[in-house]
Amino acid sequence: MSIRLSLCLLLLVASACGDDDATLPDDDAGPTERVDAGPRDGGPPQCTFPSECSDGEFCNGPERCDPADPNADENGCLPAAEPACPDLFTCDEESASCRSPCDVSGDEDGDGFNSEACGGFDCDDGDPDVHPGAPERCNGMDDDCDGEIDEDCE
Ligand SMILES: [Ca+2]
Ligand SMILES: [Ca+2]
Ligand SMILES: [Ca+2]
Ligand SMILES: [Ca+2]
Repeated sequence: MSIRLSLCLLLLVASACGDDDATLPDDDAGPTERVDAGPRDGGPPQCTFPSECSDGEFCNGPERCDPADPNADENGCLPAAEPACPDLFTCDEESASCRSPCDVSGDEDGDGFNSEACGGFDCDDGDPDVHPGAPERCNGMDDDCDGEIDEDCE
């Protein structure tokens, strides 16, 4: 009996003794007051990882987290330094991927043959009259892309 009583007294000091009041102390913590703490001094919600700064868009590049940067916003975030895709690449927001020029169009001159740079056989992808099988003309160029210039030309 005496042990139980002292236990209960101990509990009384720490919180409330009794099942009915068990939930009351949590309500007194006042969690809303902490959120309203002033910026900078009270520990505002500043970013820790760049992922916290993401605006959800892929093509405009990865946002950065650098609270020490004077240009950073109130969350310590900065816009991306570079777009997601390098020059000449096309960005596809839907699949969040970069596509090389060859993926977009490996046949720039539309003669039906992809450029050699894109793994095709068009030795001049800027001239639709030059491609494998084209008639070899006497023009100082390799029209049929066989590596020889003006062979058997007419
Ligand atoms: Ca072509
Ligand atoms: Ca061509
Ligand atoms: Ca030729
Ligand atoms: Ca030729």
